[in-house]
Amino acid sequence: MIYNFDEIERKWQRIWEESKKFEVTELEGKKKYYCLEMLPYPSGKIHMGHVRNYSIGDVIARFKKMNGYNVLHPIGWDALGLPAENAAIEHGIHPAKWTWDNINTMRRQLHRLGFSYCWDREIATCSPEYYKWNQWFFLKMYERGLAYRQKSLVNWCPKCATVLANEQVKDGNCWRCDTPVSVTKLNQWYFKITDYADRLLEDLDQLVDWPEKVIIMQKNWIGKSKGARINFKLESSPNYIEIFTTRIDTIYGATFLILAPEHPLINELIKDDPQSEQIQRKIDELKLQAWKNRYTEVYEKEGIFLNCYAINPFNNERIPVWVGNFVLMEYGTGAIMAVPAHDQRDYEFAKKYNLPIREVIIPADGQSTSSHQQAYTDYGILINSGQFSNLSSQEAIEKMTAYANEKGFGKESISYKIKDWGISRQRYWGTPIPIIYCDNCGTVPVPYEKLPVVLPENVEFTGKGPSPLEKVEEFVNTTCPKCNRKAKRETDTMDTFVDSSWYFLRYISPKYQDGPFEPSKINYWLPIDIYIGGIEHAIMHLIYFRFFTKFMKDLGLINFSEPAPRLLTQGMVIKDGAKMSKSLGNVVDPEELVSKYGADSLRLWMLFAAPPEKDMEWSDSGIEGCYKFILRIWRLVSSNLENLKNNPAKFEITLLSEDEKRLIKKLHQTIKKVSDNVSERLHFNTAISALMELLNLMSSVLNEGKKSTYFWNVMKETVSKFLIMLSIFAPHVSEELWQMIGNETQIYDENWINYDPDLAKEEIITIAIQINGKFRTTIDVPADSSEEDVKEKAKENAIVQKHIASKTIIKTIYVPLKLINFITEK
Ligand code: ANZ
Ligand code: ZN
Repeated sequence: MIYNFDEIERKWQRIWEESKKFEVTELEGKKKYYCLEMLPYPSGKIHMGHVRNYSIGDVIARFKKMNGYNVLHPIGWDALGLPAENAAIEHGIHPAKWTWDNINTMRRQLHRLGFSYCWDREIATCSPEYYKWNQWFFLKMYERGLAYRQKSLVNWCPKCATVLANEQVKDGNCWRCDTPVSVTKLNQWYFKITDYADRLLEDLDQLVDWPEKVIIMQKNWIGKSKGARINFKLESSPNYIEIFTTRIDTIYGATFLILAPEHPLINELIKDDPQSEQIQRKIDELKLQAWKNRYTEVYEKEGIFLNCYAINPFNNERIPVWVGNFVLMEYGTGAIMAVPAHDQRDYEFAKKYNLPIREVIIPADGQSTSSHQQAYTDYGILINSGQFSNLSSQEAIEKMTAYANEKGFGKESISYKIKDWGISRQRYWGTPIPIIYCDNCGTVPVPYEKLPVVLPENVEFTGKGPSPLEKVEEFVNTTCPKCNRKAKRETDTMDTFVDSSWYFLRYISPKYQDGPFEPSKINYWLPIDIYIGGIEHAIMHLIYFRFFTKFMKDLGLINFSEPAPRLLTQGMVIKDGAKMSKSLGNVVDPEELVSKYGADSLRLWMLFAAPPEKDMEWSDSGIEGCYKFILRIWRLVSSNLENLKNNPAKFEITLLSEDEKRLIKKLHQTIKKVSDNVSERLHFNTAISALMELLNLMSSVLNEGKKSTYFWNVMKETVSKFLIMLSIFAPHVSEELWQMIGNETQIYDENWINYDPDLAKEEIITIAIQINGKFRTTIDVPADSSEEDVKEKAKENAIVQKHIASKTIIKTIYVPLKLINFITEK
């Protein structure tokens, strides 16, 4: 019988679809499992990264289902965003058409891969029924002062002609097109995520099942620093400059102050300077540099002296005040005390402008480092620091902060790196921000009952000038909800990260009309039990969706504050040493592979090639191997069909032949291995290789050896359980073979199988160890140990070590599973 994967796979996909196999409802009293993969952007076609992500999710979903869980496994489309609009500009296709065409293609491709999605719950964020609720959340934030508008410098990508969020700037370039980012000033809408900084940080402690790497990235992104704010009095004015420092212990080494170019005191400080205009021009230049350089560590530090001085409150020293391009207005107080001896940036600045460098910290071993051509930035012992000399940095930080507090010129303070989330985009293909501007009433929110504010369809896309929406008169011109006079709509649309910040809740009740989700169902399904996606979302998305969740909790909509206690970040698919990507031209098309080998083989290979969190190296022979493996089980079953069909999986273990007993033992060992590796460690590759070993043994037992009368019963048992295990990785062929051997049920409805711990116990054998041919000792190893394993273990043995001592082993003789003989130098 031929393995016609195309026919088999389509057959099962049809059955699943027609019977709505993967739909679920809330079943009180039944344990639930919410398995979620990050929703795809409908860019055109499914790529290998998707296949890997969804294959991983599908194993978990199917495994949990077979373990008695009520499994929710949905999928949808992150369907708004820039590429659709670029397609409109380049090819004249309307963004909506482009997007829906892509969705249709990709949906078909996902179907063809046989993932166990509950398709009835599919969502697309570009539909007004969905983005209505983005607007609803916006209004809720607005009511609570968490959405506000502010004129601000923004990252401007000249090529995309759009504002970029800070997170979308990579090394000073646009994250999508790599064009260097410049700046412009615009009125922008913000979400006040900074109000949640502390909770976002603290609750990371709950996320014990998140990769450490992601936790660290989030911590750095939030960037909480404990330090102090200190006032430096200005010499020629009653004003103070307040600085933020994490190293108050270095304050006796402060030889100048530096303000951010946007610092509000600058105007006053330079207004009487005859050169004030020139100074201002230079400061404007520094502003631009500072903005562009925010994301890199290495750039030329530049500044200008403001011709004025401030007083260090600790030693009353008079020090000059500068403006510098590396001091950021948004962090701390926008002003620093520069300690060139102990801060590298200050050091470079001081060198460049010939400013004094004074050492005040020496390493605990007492060696001065002042001759080194760089700052000494570690903690140490204070010198030249008045009454605080000889203290350690740690002690000094405490005592000096207390001192400043007592004298009234400073206090302990905490600063955060995280900034408010700029959500305004000057783009068409996004959620319209539900705000109206009225000359009479000012800024007026669109009333809830008027939602959604729908994107108009008749829009021109030129790629030039302002947002396309600004030119749509019917959209822009409206009436004020308060006074009914003529008014104008906001034409900015929302960052698409808003869409993905709460979508996981929409799946619970995707057609619900009276709110973003049906409250009575939410607490049954949530939180997400496992969330699977790429590490590239470690900050943006994975912070925003935590922020939204906390906000919804505060609104009283949900009763949990973390959306996904377990996160799996899958590795990349690598080919020829680089991530598969269109731009590198090293992509392999999943659809071609499905038509050549079938979905089961492709999925199996995706899972077999590496553990999920590691990168996997693409190889054509790899998928070939997985295909052959499936073919072997296919042949084994189809060529013994009558025997397998007509014998029950029942036998008396004591009456089996040695080979048959070995097979049963191997079966139970495999069940143990597969269960352990799938349920906790998620090392599907190990699980699959255990299945491969089992199949090897099945074949060899079938081909040789003395067979008992129970032979086919044993085979039936082994094949049945093998198929149950295989079905979570390669579901189509497993269903088909399951049916072929006489089952009337579907394998998807079977329970996961248990192993007998006695049978699963690894067999231990004893190996004799000789050194230079002389018997010395024995070691015990599992019967399936490789030569390498045995050698390693033997070398660790104490007696062996004693006899070999410092001699080099020049040869090892190994008699498999019996004896090992080390030959050493004389
Ligand atoms: C004096 C000093 C001496 C500093 C020293 C460091 C080492 P983190 O840990 O990242 O919070 N700083 C403060 N505000 C700044 C701003 N708006 N723009 C640029 N730099 C700023 O870093 C805190 C340190 O960064 C502060 O401590 C300050 O320099 C600088 F040996 O003050 B420090
Ligand atoms: Zn009005």
